[in-house]
Amino acid sequence: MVNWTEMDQRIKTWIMEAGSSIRESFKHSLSIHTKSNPNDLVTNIDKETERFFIANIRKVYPGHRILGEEGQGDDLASLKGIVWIIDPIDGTTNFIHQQRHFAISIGVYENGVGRLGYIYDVAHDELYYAERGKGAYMNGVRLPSLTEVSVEKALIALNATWLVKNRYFDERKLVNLAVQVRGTRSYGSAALELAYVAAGRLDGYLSMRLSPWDFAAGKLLVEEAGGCVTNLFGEDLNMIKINSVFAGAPILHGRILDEFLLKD
Ligand code: 2AM
Ligand code: CA
Ligand code: CA
Ligand code: CA
Repeated sequence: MVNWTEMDQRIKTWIMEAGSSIRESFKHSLSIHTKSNPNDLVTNIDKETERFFIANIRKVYPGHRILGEEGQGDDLASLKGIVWIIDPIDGTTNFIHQQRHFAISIGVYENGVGRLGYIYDVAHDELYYAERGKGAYMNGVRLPSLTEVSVEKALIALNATWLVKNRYFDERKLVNLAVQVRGTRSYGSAALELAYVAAGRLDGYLSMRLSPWDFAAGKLLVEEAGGCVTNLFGEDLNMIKINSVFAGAPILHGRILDEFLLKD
């Protein structure tokens, strides 16, 4: 049997330690490399932070498997057993350019079901977390259930690049949505944007192409705050593949799907 409470305490301790190291790293220069394209960046701190979590997990939970963005965990073909899904720094571009608006994101899944989720806003020292069935929290305070707003009063986050012609989704549908809502935002960290939905700071969040480590923790957080998380077609997310993502309070989520995303 897994002692989730003990695991929760350990994870919080590790996250706080990793967070202080990252803040400490601001004093030193970064080593920056590109990945799939010139704007897809990774630093020595992304890799070191991932290694820190993996070393701790391997020591205490040798039977668990790990899926990490920087590839230092396991090669997973399924989510059988207990799987840690880790993004050591979500929002690396913000980390490099702004030293804020980035987060550590950790989701713990059991046979594909989210059990624990953590999103730590390192620069603001804000820890969002959720345990399945026990609600969502920010720095120890329970987040209230999401409130519904109309499309006209909604503040939604999406990446502006999806509003121009792209190969993933009909941009006209997104432009129609963007002009109907009260406002749009783009923070550059999927994990934080999902945490903001859970905390009621955003009413919705849409993204075209995210990996499991971008949304593993955020999905559980939003759901534990009473929200819905699907892809842009209203389907369940596949936790080991790239997905589009759409999160929001249930009624607003349904309306946006019916009136904008699914409508021809
Ligand atoms: P990352 O910083 O961990 O890479 C905004 O760019 C959001 O999209 C961030 O959460 C970022 O996560 C994620 N993202 C996913 N794939 C990306 C890519 N190929 N290039 C840049 N950001 C990516
Ligand atoms: Ca990345
Ligand atoms: Ca990420
Ligand atoms: Ca990352």
